[in-house]
Amino acid sequence: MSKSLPYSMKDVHYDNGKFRHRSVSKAISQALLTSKVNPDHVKCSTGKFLGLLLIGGIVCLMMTHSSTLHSVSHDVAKDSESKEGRNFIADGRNRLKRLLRRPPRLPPRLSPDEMVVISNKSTHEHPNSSSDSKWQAKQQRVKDAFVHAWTGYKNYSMGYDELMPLSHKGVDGLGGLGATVIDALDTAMIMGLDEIVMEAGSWIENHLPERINGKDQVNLFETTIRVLGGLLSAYHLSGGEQGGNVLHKGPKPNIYLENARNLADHLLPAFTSSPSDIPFSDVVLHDRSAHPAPDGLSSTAEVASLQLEFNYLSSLTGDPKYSLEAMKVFQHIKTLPKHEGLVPIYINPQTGEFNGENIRLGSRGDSYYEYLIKVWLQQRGSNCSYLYDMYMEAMKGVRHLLVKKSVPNGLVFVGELPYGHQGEFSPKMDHLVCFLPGTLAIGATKGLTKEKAMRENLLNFEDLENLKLAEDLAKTCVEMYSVTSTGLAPEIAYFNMEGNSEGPDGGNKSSKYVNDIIIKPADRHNLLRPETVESLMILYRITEDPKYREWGWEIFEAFEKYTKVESGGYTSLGDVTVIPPRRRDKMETFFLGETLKYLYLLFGNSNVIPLDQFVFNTEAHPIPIKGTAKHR
Ligand code: DMJ
Repeated sequence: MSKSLPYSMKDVHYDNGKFRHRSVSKAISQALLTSKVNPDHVKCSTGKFLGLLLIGGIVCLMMTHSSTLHSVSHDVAKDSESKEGRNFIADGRNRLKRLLRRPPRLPPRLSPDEMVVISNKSTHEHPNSSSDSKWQAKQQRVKDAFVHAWTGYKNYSMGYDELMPLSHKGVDGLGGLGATVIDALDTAMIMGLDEIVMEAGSWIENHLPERINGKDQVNLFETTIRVLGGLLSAYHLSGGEQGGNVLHKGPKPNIYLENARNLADHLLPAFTSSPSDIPFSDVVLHDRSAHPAPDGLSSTAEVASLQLEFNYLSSLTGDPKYSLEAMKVFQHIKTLPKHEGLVPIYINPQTGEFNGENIRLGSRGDSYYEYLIKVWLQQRGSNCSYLYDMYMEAMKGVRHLLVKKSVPNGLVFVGELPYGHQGEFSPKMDHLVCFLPGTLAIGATKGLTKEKAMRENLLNFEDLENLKLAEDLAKTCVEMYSVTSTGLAPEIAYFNMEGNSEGPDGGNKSSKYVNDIIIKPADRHNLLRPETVESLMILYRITEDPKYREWGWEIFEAFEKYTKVESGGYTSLGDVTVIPPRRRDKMETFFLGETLKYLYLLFGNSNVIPLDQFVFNTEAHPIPIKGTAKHR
C-alpha cells in the first residue's frame, strides 16, 4: 500500500502581499495622496477647521465605544490594566484602519447573459479588453484554427459524425447524429463566429430531427455528453432562457431545446428498461429500445456522467422525469461498497453491482469523479450533499492510494490498481487522467479564484491539499507533452519507479524527465484530446498564474505544427515520439468541442463563462449552475 504524499500547508504558496494590513499613518498619507481634494482648499478656513474637529470627535467616540466593549471581555479574562490599555489603542486603530482602508477591487460579477454579450463583443469589437495584446493574438490564432477545422469538416463531411481529413470524407463513428456539428456549435458561439453558428444551426434545424427518429444504435454516454450537452448549451448561449435568439444568428433557441428533449426521450429507455437503477449502455433510436453492451456491463464513468445534462433538461422543460432517472444512478452508487471512495470501472446494469476490481481514473473511471463534484455544484442548495461527501472521500482515497512520485525527478502522478486495493500498484497514467487537475481545483475553490477563496477563508486543509495536488499533476501532464519529439502527449504514459530502469522514452532527449516517463510503443498515439488544456484553463483562472497560459500555448503550437492538414481539418497521430509523426486520418469531435474551446478560453478574459456560474460537462459544454440563470 502506498504512503500518502507529504502535502501540507507550507507547500501552498500564497502571496497575500496585496492584502496585508497598512499602518494607520500609511493609510492616512495614502488617503491624502490619492484624495481628489485640492490641497489648497484644505488650507485652514474656519469651516474646514470645524469640520476636522467634528471628524476627530467621531473617531474618538468610536475608539471609546470599542474600548467599552473590549473592557467587558477583559474583565472576564482578568487581564492586566496595561494590556487592556494597549488593546484599547490597538482596537481603536483597527477601527480607524477599517474606516480608511479602501475595499479591494474585485472583478465585476456578470450574469451569464452579460457574459455572452461580452463574449460576442470581445470577438467582434474589442477582442479582449483585459488581457494584453500578446494573448489576444494567441486567442485569435486558436479561433483561426477552429475555422480551419470547421472548414475541413464542412467541405468534406458535413453531417457525418467525424471528418477523415486525409481521405477527404466523413465517417459515422458515433451513430450518425452529426456529432461534430453539435459538439462544435457552442464553441463557435463563444468565439462569436456567426457564420459557423448559422451553418451548424441550420443543419440541426433541417436534419437532426429525422436522424434522432430514424438512426440505429448509439451509446447512451457519448450521445448524452456530446449531442444532448451541446444542444442544451447552445440553447442557453443563444439566449433561450430569455425567450428568443437575442445573442446569436441561427435558428430560434427553441429548436435546440426541442431537439434536446426529443433526443432525451429516445435515450430514456436505457434507464427505464434496465432492471436496476443503472442504465444500459446502448440505445436503438428508431425503435426506442435499449440493451446492455455485448459483455453485459456498463462503464462506471459512463453511467455517472449523464446527470448534468438530464438535470438541466428537467429544469428547462419543467418535466422532472429526466433528472429523476439520471439521479437514481448516484443515489444507487451511494449505497454500494467502495474502497476509500474509489470504485471499480465496471458496473452491471442487471444486478446494479460493481463488476471486477479494476480501479483507475483513466478510461471508464474518469468522469465518475468529475460529475460527483460538478453535479453537486450544479445542484447546490438542493439535497445533494452526499455527492460532495463522496467526492471528498474519493479524492482522499486518490491521494492515499493512487498518487506517487516518479524517479529520478519526482513527477507526481496518479497510477492504477488493476487488481483492486489489495493488488499491485500500476504506474500507468492515461492522458484522460489529466482532467483531474482541473476538477480538483474547481472542487477546492468552487470556481472562485484561489486568492478570493483564501481571502474569504473558504479553503480548508483538504481543499489546499487538493489544490496543491492539482498544480503538481498539471505539471506532470504538461511534461507528458514536453518529453516527446513532437511536443504532443501519448495516449498513455508509465512512470519510472524502479531507480535505474529505463524504458522506451518520448524521444525528446533534452527533457529533464526523459527517464521518468516511459512510453510504450502501443501507447504513442494522440487523439487531439483536451484534458490537459482543460486543466490548464481552469488552473489559470483559479491561480491566475501565467505559466498555465505559456504551457497551453506550447501545446497549441505543437498541434498546429504536427496535426494541421493543409486542405482542412486536423488529424490524430499514430506516434508522437518520431518526426514526422505518423498521421491517423481522423478528427475527433472533441477537438472542436473541447480542445480548441479550452485553449480559446485559456487565452481570453476569465469573465467569459465564469467558473462560479457554469460547470462544463465532460465534453466542455457549459451548463449554468442552478440559480445563476433565469429559467422559464
Ligand atoms: C471526451 O469525449 C470526454 O471528455 C470524455 O469524458 C473523455 N473522452 C473524451 C475526450 O478525450
